[in-house]
Amino acid sequence: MKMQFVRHALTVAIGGISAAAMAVNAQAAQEVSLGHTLSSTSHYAVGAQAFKETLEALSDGAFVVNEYASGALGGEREMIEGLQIGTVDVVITSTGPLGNFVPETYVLDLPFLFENYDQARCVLDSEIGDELLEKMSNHDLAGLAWSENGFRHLTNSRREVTSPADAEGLRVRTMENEVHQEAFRQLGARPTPMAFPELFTALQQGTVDGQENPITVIVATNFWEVQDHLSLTGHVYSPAAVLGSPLLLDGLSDEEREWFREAARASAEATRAEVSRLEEEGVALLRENGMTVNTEIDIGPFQQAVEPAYEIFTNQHGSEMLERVQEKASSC
Ligand code: EAX
Repeated sequence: MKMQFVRHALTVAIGGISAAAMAVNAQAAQEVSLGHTLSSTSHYAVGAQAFKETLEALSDGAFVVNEYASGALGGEREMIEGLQIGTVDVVITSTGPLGNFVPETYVLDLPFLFENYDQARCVLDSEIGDELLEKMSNHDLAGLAWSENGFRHLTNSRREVTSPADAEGLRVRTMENEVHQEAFRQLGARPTPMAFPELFTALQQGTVDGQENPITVIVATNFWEVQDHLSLTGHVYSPAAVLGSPLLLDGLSDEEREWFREAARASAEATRAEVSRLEEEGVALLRENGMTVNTEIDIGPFQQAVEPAYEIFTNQHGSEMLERVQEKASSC
């Protein structure tokens, strides 16, 4: 009887201690969700890992980051909405759907705006990039850092595309971005906006003939399984942004917020390095997997074909920011 009582008392005590320990842990480590649309082998996953390592190290484990890859939290538009209502904490996203929320960023989506990676990175790392990140707070978003998706190239299942005439009539999935859609209309293609998580199936089922994305994304998504031809059009630079939810960030101390910014900058740096690596190695990999890759594309006619998109853009959004970006780019 006595032993039984002691055993019972011990069980209760141990149960109490572990419940208390769990409560302390729960208080000590705040879980942070980080979402993106790409696979766990992608450049965004590399960036997510760098974010996680940096934030967890800087905060000494006070924050724990959980990565949700492959669109587990939805497409990019849905995730940006999630940031605004606090259902996700951090998102790595292309600027694809971002202009719907922060119209000031549309300028970055103009075709043939940047000539190369150095130029694009230099503009985004300048006061212009900082200003655009700050603008996001007017739209219930926290802009933490400019990361990278990469220069976009056209793939399709119908034919080799080396001139705008070849692209005519192709049903091309674009991002949910009015500037991109306009550019593809000008090119003579039939733009079909769609969220990324729906894209693979749409290509597989022939709902669309083609799509456009950087080498990194084409590799990370095994698009060779559903697309035969790749043309290195590099028709637009696709920035990515690391965004946070103001519902989380506004409640933090200045020091904690700075940890998030630092983690976002580390994430962007790691992602850019991975983009550069895959730009070097990706084309060979895509060829090995059976894609025909046209590397010698005469860009001039493409550039000319999409030129009217600029006027349509400035009519809607003015020319001031565009001129500033162009001026900065030429001095980079
Ligand atoms: O941000 O939607 C797209 O094509 C994007 O490039 C992709 O989600 C990565």
